[in-house]
Amino acid sequence: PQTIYRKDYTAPSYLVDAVELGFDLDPARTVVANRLTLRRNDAAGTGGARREIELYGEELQLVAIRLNGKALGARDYAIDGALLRIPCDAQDVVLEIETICVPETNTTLSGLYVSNGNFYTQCEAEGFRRITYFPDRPDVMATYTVMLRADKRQFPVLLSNGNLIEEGDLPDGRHYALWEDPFKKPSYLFALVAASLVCQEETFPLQDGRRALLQVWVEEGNLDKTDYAMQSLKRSIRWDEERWNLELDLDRFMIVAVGDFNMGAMENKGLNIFNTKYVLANPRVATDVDFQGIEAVVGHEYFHNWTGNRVTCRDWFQLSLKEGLTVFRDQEFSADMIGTASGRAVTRIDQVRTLRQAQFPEDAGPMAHPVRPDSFVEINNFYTVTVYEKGAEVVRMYQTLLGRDGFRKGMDLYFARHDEQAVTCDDFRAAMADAGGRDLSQFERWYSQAGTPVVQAETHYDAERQTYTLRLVQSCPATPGQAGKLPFHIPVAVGLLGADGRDLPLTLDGVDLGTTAVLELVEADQSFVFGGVREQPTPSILRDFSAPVILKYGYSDAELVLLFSHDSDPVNRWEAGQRLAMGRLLKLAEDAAAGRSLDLDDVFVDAMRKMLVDASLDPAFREQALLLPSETMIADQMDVVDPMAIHMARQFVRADIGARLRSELRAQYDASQTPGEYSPDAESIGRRALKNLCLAYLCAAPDEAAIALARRQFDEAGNMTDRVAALGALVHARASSAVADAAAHADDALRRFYDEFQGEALVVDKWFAMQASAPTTDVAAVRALMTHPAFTLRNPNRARSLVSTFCGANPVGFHAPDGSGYAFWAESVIALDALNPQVASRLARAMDRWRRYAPALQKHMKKALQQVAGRATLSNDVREVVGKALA
Ligand code: B3K
Ligand code: ZN
Repeated sequence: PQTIYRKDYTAPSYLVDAVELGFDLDPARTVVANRLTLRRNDAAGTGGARREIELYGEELQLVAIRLNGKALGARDYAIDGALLRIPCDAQDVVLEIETICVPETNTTLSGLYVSNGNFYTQCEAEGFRRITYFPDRPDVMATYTVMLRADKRQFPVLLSNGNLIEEGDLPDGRHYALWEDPFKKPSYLFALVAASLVCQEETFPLQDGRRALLQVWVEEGNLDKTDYAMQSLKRSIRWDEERWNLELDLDRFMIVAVGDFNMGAMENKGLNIFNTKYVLANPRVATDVDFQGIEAVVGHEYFHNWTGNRVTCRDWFQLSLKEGLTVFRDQEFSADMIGTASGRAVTRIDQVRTLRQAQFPEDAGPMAHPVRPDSFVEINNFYTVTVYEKGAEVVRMYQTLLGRDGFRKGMDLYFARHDEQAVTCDDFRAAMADAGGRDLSQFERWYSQAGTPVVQAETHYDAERQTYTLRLVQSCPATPGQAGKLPFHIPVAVGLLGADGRDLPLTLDGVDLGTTAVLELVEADQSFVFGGVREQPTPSILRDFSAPVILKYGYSDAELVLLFSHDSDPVNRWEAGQRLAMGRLLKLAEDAAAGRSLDLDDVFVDAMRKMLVDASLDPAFREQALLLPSETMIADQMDVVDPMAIHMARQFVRADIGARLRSELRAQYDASQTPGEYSPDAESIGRRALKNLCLAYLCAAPDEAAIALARRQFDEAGNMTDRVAALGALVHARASSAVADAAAHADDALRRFYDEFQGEALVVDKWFAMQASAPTTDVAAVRALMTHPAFTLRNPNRARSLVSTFCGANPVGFHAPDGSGYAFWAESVIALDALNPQVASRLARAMDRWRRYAPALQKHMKKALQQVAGRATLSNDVREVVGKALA
């Protein structure tokens, strides 16, 4: 496979002003007529070569091409793989192309495909070329007119981007709809839906007095699950108006839910297509986390209308221009919807957790890449936590450096300069620098250098001079293709705590900085001297996680306990607890590996007890503070990863807390009930989260009473959050020897859960995922589940719920010493790749960090990787991932 480099970018030889598409939709044979109005792009040189029109097409049967009315023969153009080139130098060109595609056999879910008998499209990144020949690149922006024709009974609803111009009947039971999108867009934002669906709709007043028609389309029978998506959409529209002065630019905005979808959702202009997982919800079937996910993803896709659609990417290397920025916007939206400072902090803690759980490992592994990658084989492999979540952190750092107002000015300038253009990350940075009057040239390294920077802190207190020196030394490890790194421009927010836990006033170079100072670390080694410091302080460094870095500082337990009890910055307060826990977990993992007995100290357990019972703190925050670092995060701290030892250590801590805090946990469980009707507001979600964490701890060291409590909650739960939490507690206690019939209780609950919800696909996914992630589930059990009538590899949600969950979220089962988990992985990647390369390639990444494991496991992992890599027929997607893992 061929590697594409950012440095090779050249402007398109022709631009497209208008596209007219005609679809005769038939699952077995869809005919697409495409009429393009092209204009020579004189800004693009040809390097002396003859000018050509370049079109891409995949899996298409070419029927006819006409150039300015003249039919072209096979000698008038050349086809080389996906590229079709027509020599041409005319200023203005009308190109007509007729092709045939077969949606019903398209299992890749890219391009035009069929799901449950209905037609849907997915074009980002390069799916449009599976629909018709086209200059399928994001810097070619055109207006689209789309005529859809299909059988009226089978496909009563015909949707595309923009406005509905006309609809009517045709002979032979067919009908048509004509859609027109007035805004120029790249082909990746094209969409159509032809389906039997129903919708919830309403008209919504916009800030400027217009009214927009909002619709949420779902399959019949799901109209009782669309309310929350509709509410989220209205909140998103309002928020974008109020916080950024950005309006909905269309008269109609549609969301369509589809059961077969490769990712979360897609921001097609005016016609967002969503995975059902991010639309369908009611309290019976959806958890609090599902509700939160819906709000975030509905917001995310809606916000793309400006950050992505009106201003788009020049090329796919700039992907984070729209994704990092839009994730930042959806994060701010979710935080603003909660409103309280403590609620905001909880959303921020979640973001930090995601970074550590997924992005830091990616940045330290074989697929590490800069936020703006320099090369790729398959662009679909670069929709990563680095481009999305680290990209969002990079955007957040502009706001930290420029302040909220300065950042807003930068956004305004960005839109003023670039509306309806396809631009680069440099253009965004220039808007921020110009609006803020700042030199942000060093900041560029956040886009060009991969790897997680390490900031090592040292402090010195001079009692006589009353000065406190904070020395920060930054470095960044080598990553594939990047041996040496230059210093980053890092905002480091710092506070100092006195012995009583209160913030000390900060003075730097005689300037009064309040109680939190944003230091700008730009050198490799830099010191900051605070004056007027009357006592030896405890430093609170990297408040609010002001930069995506690893902070190293030799905190004592006493300092961490002080921060955990008092830091006015809730993120660092949480962080202190994580540090206390991580130190113990790493030591216990060593003890477990060496066969030593395990023991947990009182300092830690007392800190956890105090946090648990502190009623002055929001339940949502307490839940975060009591949650231990995950097994993946622990693994990321170890040079040689021993999954079983990590699991034993973490289980031991959970069980020990469960046993030693039993009465407090039980009391807090009772105190955290949410009586009355279910509501997914932040306060109720926090109470349920804390209650269910108490239940999980109680069942980590189960006695009969704990299991009885879980069974009662399972039986009486009035919502899916409580139901599934109780099921999880029972399933995870399955192997307990302290309780009679633990396994029978788990199996009974699983059976009843399935019986009740077998008609709800998204709940059946939870049922599979719950079992796949349980440490008692081994490969044999997964294989048995694969023979369940409800299992299929063809549906991405279902395949992920069982196979990807086992390989990615069940370290004990997956890393079985005999290598059986890896053999299963290889088999599954190969089987999935034949159906859906994008889903297969995600699964392939479960093996990313194989070199970090003990030699005995490594040997099995390497064999499995080689088995996949050795296949003659692999997608580019999977080949790139396993190739880089083995390189
Ligand atoms: N932009 C899409 C992702 C497309 C993924 C293509 N493999 C969803 C989003 O980020 O909003
Ligand atoms: Zn996005």
